[in-house]
Amino acid sequence: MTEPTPLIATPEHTVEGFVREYLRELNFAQGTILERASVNDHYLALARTVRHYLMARWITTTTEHYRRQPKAVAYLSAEYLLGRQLDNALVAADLEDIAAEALASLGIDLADLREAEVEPGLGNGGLGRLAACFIDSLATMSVPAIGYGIRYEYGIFRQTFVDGRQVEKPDEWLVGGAPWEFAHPEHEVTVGFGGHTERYVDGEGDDAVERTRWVPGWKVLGVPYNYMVPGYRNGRVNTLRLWSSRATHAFDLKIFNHGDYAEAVRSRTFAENISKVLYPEDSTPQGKELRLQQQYFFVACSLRDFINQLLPEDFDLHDLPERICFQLNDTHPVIAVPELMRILVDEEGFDWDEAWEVTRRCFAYTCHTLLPEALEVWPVDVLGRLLPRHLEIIYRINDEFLARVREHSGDDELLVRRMSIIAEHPARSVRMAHLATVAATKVNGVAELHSQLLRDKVLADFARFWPEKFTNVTNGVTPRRFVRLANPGLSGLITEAIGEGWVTDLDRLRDLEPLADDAEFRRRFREVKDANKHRLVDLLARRDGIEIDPGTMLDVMVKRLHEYKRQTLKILHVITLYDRIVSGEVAVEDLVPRTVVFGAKAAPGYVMAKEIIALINHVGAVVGAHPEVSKVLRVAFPANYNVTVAETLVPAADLSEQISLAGKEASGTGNMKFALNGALTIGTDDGANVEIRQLVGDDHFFLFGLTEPEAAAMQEAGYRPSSYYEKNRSLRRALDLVAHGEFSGGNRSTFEPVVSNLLGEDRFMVLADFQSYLDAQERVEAAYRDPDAWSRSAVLNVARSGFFSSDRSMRDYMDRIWHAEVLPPL
Ligand code: GPU
Repeated sequence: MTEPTPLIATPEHTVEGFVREYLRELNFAQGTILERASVNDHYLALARTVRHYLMARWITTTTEHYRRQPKAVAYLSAEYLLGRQLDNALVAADLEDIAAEALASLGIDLADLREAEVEPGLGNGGLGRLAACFIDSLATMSVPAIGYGIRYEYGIFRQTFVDGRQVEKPDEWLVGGAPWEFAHPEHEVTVGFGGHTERYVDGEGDDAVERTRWVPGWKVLGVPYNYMVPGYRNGRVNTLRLWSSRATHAFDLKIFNHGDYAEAVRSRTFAENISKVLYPEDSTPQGKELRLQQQYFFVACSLRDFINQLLPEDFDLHDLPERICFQLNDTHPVIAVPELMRILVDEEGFDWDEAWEVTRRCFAYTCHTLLPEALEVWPVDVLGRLLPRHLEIIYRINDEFLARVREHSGDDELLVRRMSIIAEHPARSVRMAHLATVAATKVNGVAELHSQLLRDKVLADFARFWPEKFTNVTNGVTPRRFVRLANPGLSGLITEAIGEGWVTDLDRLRDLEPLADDAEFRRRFREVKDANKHRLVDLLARRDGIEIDPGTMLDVMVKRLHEYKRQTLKILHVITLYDRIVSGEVAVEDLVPRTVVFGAKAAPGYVMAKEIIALINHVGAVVGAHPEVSKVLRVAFPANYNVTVAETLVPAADLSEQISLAGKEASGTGNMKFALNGALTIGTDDGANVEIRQLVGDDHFFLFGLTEPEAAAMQEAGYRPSSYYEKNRSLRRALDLVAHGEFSGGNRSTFEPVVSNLLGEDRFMVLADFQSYLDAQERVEAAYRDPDAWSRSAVLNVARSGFFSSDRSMRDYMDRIWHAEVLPPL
């Protein structure tokens, strides 16, 4: 094949070229003129203009993938928490200055148009954001990769507060128009559900073999929507392909003609519900049938699409493992394993062993949790009703697996029961993590400690059975979005000092180390931090009507609301500070003024998490209304924390709160974003905190709390939270204030559930770590009083955190798991 000729000329990379293209978009695509265009018209025209600059790269990259047929990666993820696209595309295409100037020449402020974009929030939290960082890195590193997922019509809910309590609103991210997506209805895929299976004889005489076929009871269509995933200035643009469900028939004309409109469109509504809305549970799957429909829908579409669209027609599927690795982002896409078996055995006529050999070499599995309740399990009656053939296949995979276990273990039936893919209690169900582990070539955790605990605890039997299967890849974050784009001030400072190579080679930040001792550099670093705080002040004032003082220490805890993450520990610290001031124990002059910022969504059905949100808001209100306390302590809890807010908040932070109970947070990725932006961490020895501390050094990290073995031993011995309440005066006073109604207008019942939960069970050992946390906060205060020493530590955090680039994560996946090719530079 010859080199493809790009069909269109890329617009000229100049201000004039940009203006021309922009006006053309405004006139011909938006159908309006400069004088009359709305902000949304302008935004759409701008997005399309920027898109045009990337189009030739996209076509070239895609064509090259097809032509070369390299070993590639298909990332399967039910979530992609992308964040806004415009800025990212501008930076990737090196168009920021040109666009700003071009728009200014037309009397338009680029900043206003940025604000017009509603971010695609197609994920819950860390797991979804990780997927977005990974596809960014893969594109930037010229790895042939495709992301597959679901085009939810509604992403993660929009959070509002009513009387301090969370109220969810639908996320209508598509209503203004979706300039970044390309629908491809001509590549639609049909997906079956339900029905039954049948045996039949295929062939005649000696060649006759018994085969199985699945006869689905109903079908839906999957329509792919492509999104550009631009590499950073490397001429490459990869693809993210998200699936939207459609009915096979728009409506039933016969029923419609009989006058029952609702009934006529019923099947359509049903089909379109599959990709309607993202499930808002993070780390606690609800086991709802629609969610299994979503999972099967998107992996069935993706496998079919990969085989039909991305492989040549004559491709021999025996060679599939040479061509692709399907990376399973947690267990959500694991139903792809029996689906590939079904395709190979039932449709392609492979015998079972042959098919299994191909399948197990094609998949790798990433586990993102240690919490038992986060491990997905599907009751066999649900799975069998929806996917009868897949359940049969799962049973057979399990039978053959357990036969090997018995052979190996001398019929240790307890072991067999523990390892079985099928759980018998409380209800017969499929353990998706076991299925994934049995099928995958590699199983990885997301930080060193997490991978170790997977081997030692969660999947210990499997790790003994297949020690070489288990590996670690520590998470990372993209430096493009979370430093270059989110923190232009710091980026400028870094580039001035060490050149611009760091954006794609983050280890180079090491070269900043000597500058930590340079007083002038530290001063400029503080200047940047200060400017970032002012940006945050403006944002919170504009967006939330929240007033904060940029002169205070910014103490930030942003992440999903979950008991294991321990937002309660943070709020108990706030309450203790409040108590000490109100009771006259400390004078306000003796405290370092701080603003404590929270950002957190709770799963709508997670009652305790919602109570904790209410508690934070009520404490914030009392603290803010107190004339003395509010001089040195404020709580800000902007609603609807998302990627866009993070981009302003993270660069402004002084202190990063990473305070989960040791052994519960698989990795964390917010922790990395803060360190890279020069916040100091107060944290437990958990997840990737461990690696952050090792890299930045103990002197530049505020460690506190039990270690994982200590916490486990204490639980084993019988943890009694009330003993801490009895022994610790500060703790007692703080909890009593809550219990006595200090933050609920005297109402003692309001937060009773929170208090009694802490005193009674305290599953995540908040009370055990309380004193240690207070002590660490004292060390924070002392350190913050010395701005020079603090900013020295902050600079060292930046200089030593290059490891946490998702580019490095991708290198590790490449070396340890995927062994994919890299395209040559253009
Ligand atoms: N994580 Br399981 C999620 O965001 N959602 C989930 O359903 C599960 C895990 C997170 C982990 O809690 C976090 O520690 C990790 O950094 C992140 O995945 C990415 O690996």
